[in-house]
Order: sequence, then C-alpha cells, then structure tokens
Amino acid sequence: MSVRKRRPDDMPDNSSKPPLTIRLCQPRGFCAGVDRAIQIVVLALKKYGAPVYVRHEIVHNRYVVEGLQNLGAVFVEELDEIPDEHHERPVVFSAHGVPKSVPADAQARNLFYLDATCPLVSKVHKQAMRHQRLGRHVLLIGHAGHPEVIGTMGQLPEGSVTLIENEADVAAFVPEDADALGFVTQTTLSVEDTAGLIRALRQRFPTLTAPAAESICYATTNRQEAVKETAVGADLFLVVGAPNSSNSRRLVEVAERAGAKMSLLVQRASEIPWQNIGAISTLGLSAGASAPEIIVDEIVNAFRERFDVRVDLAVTATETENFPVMSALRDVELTPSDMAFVNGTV
Ligand code: 0CH
Ligand code: SF4
Repeated sequence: MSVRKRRPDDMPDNSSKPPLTIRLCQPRGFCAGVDRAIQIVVLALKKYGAPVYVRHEIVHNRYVVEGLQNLGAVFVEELDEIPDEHHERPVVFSAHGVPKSVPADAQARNLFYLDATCPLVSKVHKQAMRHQRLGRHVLLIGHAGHPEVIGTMGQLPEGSVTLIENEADVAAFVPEDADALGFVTQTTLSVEDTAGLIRALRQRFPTLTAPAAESICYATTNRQEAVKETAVGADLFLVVGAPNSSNSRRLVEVAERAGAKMSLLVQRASEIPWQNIGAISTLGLSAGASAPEIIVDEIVNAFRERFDVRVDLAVTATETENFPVMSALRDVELTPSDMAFVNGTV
C-alpha cells in the first residue's frame, strides 16, 4: 500500500481542533458496472425523454436514485407497475441482473427494455448456465432475497440450482449426484467467507467444479483489500453505503475483522453518530461500489468542522476497467454536468 497526503491547500487552519488522520481508501466508490448502469439511465433519458422506467434501484443508493428521479426516471419493482399508457416508454433493468422471466415478460408486454446488468454479473449467469448445460447441479453461494441472487437463480430451470448461504447449508445439502456439482457465487460477497464456504463444499464434494472465472468481481475484491489494509488500528472506520448494498455491508465487516475499533455504514454525513465517536485520532474511510464520491467529500468536510484533519490516501490498487454502454445509446453525448453526475461528483 502506498500512502499519499492530499494537497496541503485542502487543509484550513484548525490548530484549536483535535488532530485526526483520515486514511482514505483507494480504490473506493463507483465501479465500472455502476458507472455504466447510471450512464444507461442518463443516456436513455436524453435520447428518449422522460419518463424512463427503471426496474429496481439502478444501484443500491438513495442519492443516485433521487438524482435520477429528478431527471425523470421512475423506479418500479416489477414491470406490471408501468401504466398501460406508458408501454412505449423504455424500461431499464438494474445493474444487479434479472431472472430470464423478466426480459421474457417485457417482450410479452411489448416493452422496450435496456438491460443495465453489469457485464460481470452476466458472466456469472453464463457460468451457471454452462454448469447446468454440462449436467451439473449448480450451487449458488450468496444471500437469499438479494436481487442478484434472484437474477442468477432465474437463469436456470427450477430444481437445478441450490442456494448456499452458510456452513449449515453446506452440511444440509444432499445432492442427487455428488460428482456432478458446479458452483458460482454472488459478485459482492466477502472474499474470506466465500473461500471458507468453498473449502467446506470441497471437503464434502471433492469433485465440485469451480466456474471458469472467479465470480467475486474485481471491484469487490479491491475494495475489501483496501479496507483490510487501512482498518488496522483505526479508532473508527466508516463505509459510505446503503443498508441494502451487499458490497458495502461486506466492507464494514472486513474493517471490523481487520482491527478497526468501531466500524459503521453511513449513507450521509447526517448519519454519523457524533455522540458515540468520542476521542479518535485515526479514521478509516471507504465507500461501497454504489456510493458516490460527493458523499465521501461531505463526510470528510463534516470531520473537518470538528477536527484538524489530515487526509492520507491509501492506494492499494489502480482500476482501469470501463464497460461501454449498449450500441443503441452510443450516439447520445453526455455534457460535462451529466458526466459529473455519472461519476458521482455532483
Ligand atoms: O452490493 P449490491 O449487489 O447490493 O449492489 P449495489 O450496492 O447496488 O452495488 C453495485 C453492484 C451491482 C451488481 O453487482
Ligand atoms: Fe459489476 Fe462488480 Fe460493480 Fe457489481 S460490484 S456492478 S459485479 S463491477
């Protein structure tokens, strides 16, 4: 990990305030799949006008959802919530992916849909389908009820996939053929916990087949690694993210396990529980893959009001991933202010 100080002109004279070092994780915040998904909604609004329907929160972040609502996006949980008179309007599927029944339903209703499923989630779908095509029963490691899990299970015929959430599920699983099993996982799981579950599965089923490529994605892995390194000895670790954001919640757990004295998930600076924080001198700070950078800035500024803050950037990886949008939207141009929204800086 390399540590860089942020530019000195960021730092007002705070000599009367207690000193605080903020270890700011890099990478943090938006990943390439989130960036692409938000871009798809913005581009669709520009190309087709409002309203653009979005099935499920495009990513699990209220600030992003409200920003898109202000631009004319309308969020629904299911396609049947789209009023009949709006059936010619586009509908975008969220970054988390959808079961096969959803595009089929959209087609049956004559809806025009744009699928913003992250390409790395689609890759997991393909791996699961490949296991099944080759005659393997699929074990999906993930969290029940999460939209990505519903989407991945929904790629496969009923009865051909079993959800594994924990060691008890590993112990309880009784396969029809113990030598014809393959697994995939949700993309946003704890790297450490998942490795444990795979070990436990392999102990019971030594011929279990792994997917051809790792299911936990680069962004999840990098953000957890960064938190692991910066949380050691931190008095407090804050993760910017929503309670329904799987990847953000995993970061809070990683910080706690790595040795942060206290680790919390916050959606905005207004959620920081100042009365419980007490005297701290080191704060770790990161953001889930769906959390915009502007909220990280808001939190740093909230600490600046109370502490003499020094920000150390803790760089553990460099990310260059970029996922292009579908060809139907490539003829639309984004203005600098659209770009700032897509990048999470406004
Ligand atoms: O971490 P989850 O999957 O809950 O989703 P998010 O917080 O919206 O982050 C983006 C990931 C989307 C699909 O992998
Ligand atoms: Fe894609 Fe990973 Fe981001 Fe999910 S967290 S959208 S899988 S890059």
